[in-house]
Amino acid sequence: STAKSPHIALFPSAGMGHLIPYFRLALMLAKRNCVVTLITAQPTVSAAESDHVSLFLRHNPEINHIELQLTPSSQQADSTPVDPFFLQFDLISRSIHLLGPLLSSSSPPFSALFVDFTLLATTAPIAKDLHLPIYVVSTTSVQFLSLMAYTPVLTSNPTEFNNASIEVKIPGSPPMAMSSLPPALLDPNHIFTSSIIVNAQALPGAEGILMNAFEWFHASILSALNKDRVIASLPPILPIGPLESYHIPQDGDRFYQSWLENQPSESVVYISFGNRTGMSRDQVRELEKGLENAQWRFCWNLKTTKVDKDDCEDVTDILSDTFLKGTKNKGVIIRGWADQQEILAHPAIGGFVSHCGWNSVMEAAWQGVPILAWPQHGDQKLNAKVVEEAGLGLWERDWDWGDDRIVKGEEIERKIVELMTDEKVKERARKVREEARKAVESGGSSDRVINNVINSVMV
Ligand code: BUP
Repeated sequence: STAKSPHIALFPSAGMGHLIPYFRLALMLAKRNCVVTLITAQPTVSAAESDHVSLFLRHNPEINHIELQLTPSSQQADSTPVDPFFLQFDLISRSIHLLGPLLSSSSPPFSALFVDFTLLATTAPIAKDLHLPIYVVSTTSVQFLSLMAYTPVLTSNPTEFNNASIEVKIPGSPPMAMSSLPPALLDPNHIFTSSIIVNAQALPGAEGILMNAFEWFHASILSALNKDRVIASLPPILPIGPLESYHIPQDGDRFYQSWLENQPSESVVYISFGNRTGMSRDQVRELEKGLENAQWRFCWNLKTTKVDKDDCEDVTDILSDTFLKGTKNKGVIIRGWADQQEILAHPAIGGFVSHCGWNSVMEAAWQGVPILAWPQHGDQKLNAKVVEEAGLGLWERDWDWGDDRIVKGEEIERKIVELMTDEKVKERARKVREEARKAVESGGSSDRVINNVINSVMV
């Protein structure tokens, strides 16, 4: 029989960390004979997002594209600084009435809608009207996802939540230290928390939650969640990761690649805090000291603003002369977008100082690169704990959140040396890499899960 191909709409949210996994999933689905349409909200917050959407579509003409035009925000003039990425979630919600007509006029008709967690509550009623099954594609760890699913319960009893001074207990999850939760979670009126609450309440309407996770890596939490679900109506957690990376053709100068070519194997530490963390000047100074003194080479992806469009300073405006001269032969500084997955794949890389954005963690797992976890905000402390427990890296809890404490150069130096010389972590990271590859190969645990999802929307 000639089975029809399902037509899947993918609707990512704001920020590269929410977009890249959708590119990857789009190609994984297309490879499995699905027709795929990517829906993007325009204009995007960062230049990286708009550049990558065009690049991706140009190089993958089999992926269809729909643009959702946003109504400009009236909130920009507001004096209280709101994270522009959070504002974007809100803007998308306000233009969401445009989505129904875009979806219903499609030919071939859609078979399913896959959305970011932050868009679930607003898109679920539209999917329901059109009789489309809706899935969440999560961009965080299983641990943080279970915290989000439980947030309506936690915040419904604020006194108890605020008084839980040590840890919170969530059915199906290991206890979570209060100090690991994003502080904004204690304020139900914070845009971060209110968005989690409404979207978590919509979870029972989803058919499943696709996760950038794999059975072996997450075995204990996945089996615990299956026995004792966070909330009774939590849809199935579907581990389909690590999401397969694809080659991103880069336009710009890739000097760092040729530099890496000339470095000895596992001699370079890669440093990046993701695309949404601008590091403070004081912290940059200390990082300079740490890198200068540690006897390891480095490749530092340096960002000092939250949104890339605001980042217009030159390296020499940010870093000191002494540092730049003193490290000329042992390090490179990247300003602007770099191909992280390609860097992590390079044999010269021996360690990764990371904020533990979930995509970065799974990319390190895929390449077997040990992580020094230095969480900055949001889900990152819970992700760091996963890294530590899996043995994929080290986490210095004392460093606290990025905004709360300046970590001294000597501490950074000490931890980098530890990261680059810890044979146990290296060996474990190689094992993680091997298991990650098994999960996605044909017949592997993640491959089976994604094929089942495709089959179930193919009616
Ligand atoms: Br910066 C940077 N090149 O220069 P995370 C990031 N990346 O390829 P985040 C590059 O962006 P959110 C760069 O490989 C990863 O796939 C990186 O996602 C890639 O963290 C992605 O690691 C970043 O989840 O995202 O940026 O904090 O907070 O939105 O989840």
